[in-house]
Amino acid sequence: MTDRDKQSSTQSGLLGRRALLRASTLGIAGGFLLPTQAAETLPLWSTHSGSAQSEYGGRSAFVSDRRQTNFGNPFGPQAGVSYTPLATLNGTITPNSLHFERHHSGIPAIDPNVHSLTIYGDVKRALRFSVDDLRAYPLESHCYFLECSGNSFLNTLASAQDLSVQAIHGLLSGAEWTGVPLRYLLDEAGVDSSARWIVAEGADASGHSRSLPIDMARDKVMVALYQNGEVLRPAQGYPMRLFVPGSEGNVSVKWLHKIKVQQTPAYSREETSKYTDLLKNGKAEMFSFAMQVKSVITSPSGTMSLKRRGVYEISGLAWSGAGSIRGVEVSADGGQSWVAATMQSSGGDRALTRFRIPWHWQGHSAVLQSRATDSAGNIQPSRTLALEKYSAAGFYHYNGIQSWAVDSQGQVKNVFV
Ligand SMILES: Nc1nc2c(c(=O)[nH]1)N[C@H]1C(S)=C(S)[C@@H](COP(=O)(O)O)O[C@H]1N2
Ligand SMILES: [Mo]
Repeated sequence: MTDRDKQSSTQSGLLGRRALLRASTLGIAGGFLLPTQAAETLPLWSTHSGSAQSEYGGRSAFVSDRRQTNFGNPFGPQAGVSYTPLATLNGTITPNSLHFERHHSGIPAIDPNVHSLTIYGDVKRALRFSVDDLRAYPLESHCYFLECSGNSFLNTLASAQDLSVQAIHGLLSGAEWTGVPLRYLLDEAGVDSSARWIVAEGADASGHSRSLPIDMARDKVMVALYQNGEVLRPAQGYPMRLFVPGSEGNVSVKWLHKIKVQQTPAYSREETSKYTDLLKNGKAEMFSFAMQVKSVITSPSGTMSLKRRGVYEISGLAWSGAGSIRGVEVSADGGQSWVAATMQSSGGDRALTRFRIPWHWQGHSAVLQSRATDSAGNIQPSRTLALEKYSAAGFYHYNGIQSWAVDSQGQVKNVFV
């Protein structure tokens, strides 16, 4: 064992790879011991046949994961959010029924036979596409995260809220998105050489529109038609949405209806009064699209309680708008020592990556943290560092390290360290 491993396995309880190999000999890993005899006489579980197949599947009656919805918005329930239940999901794909939702004027019911996308403005020829037209293009599929830039803003407040990972960080989901690369459509329309921006507009009543630099619009941006193999859900923009990988969710315009090509940005509501980052000097950063490198331990996490001493799997998600995840380190002593976590999933460009590391909890108080590094070399900052540049009134794009305190009773709580 290296000194680092020794220290990690004895003091903070994190079991690095080598320490884990010893864990089985310590009797702190694995299931219950069962004599062979007992295994052979296990009764057959079902004595009669189960229910019949169905046309559209549901989940087990024993599973109750749900989005936490927030209907307290002062502008009414149509301007609300729902949060992905990050604590109990595993892997990196969010089931469509549990993908977070954020809309400013409710979910419109759009007939795909009537809906169309128009590309116009500074182009050689304005074009209109039906859903079927778009399906005829060479589609691409990629796993990407989607995160609202207001995600985790609760941790920018002055005091730590005793809430779950879902309530604090649940405006985050991962899915496989399938659609038409936007550059195919722009090339077909023939963008004027003087054009610098596109302005995308949704068909919902909120008048949602966002500007994107043309170079960005040509790079990985798609008009998404499918989400995890199914056509988009109405809440995610059915029948089509713009998808801008790695950028704040707000630019992935749902119910996409129009794209105007022009020389300047539109300076729309969503990129001036909202979704700008207020700095300490009173100025605001605009068009700060990319979501920064970030990670969060999803289990154990806020409001959970550890019922027994022993080995727990620390598991969480990492992602970055600047590329893929190079690694995640975990600390169980509030950042004094760090141990590299194992990547549980293969990750990918602008996709959620899952990490894990076993931890031996011996009944002492602890502070669990994760710190991600992305392929561009960006390291997730501490909360203090993450807040440094911004005004106290600013709350978008927060990516500080999350600290979960575990007390000697096993209660897990959001804390600021
Ligand atoms: N047309 C339209 N697009 C929109 C919005 C909206 O209200 N209307 N909300 C935006 C915001 S703030 C976010 S975070 C994402 C949320 O996408 P989701 O609901 O699919 O998770 O959609 C964005 N696109
Ligand atoms: Mo958002």
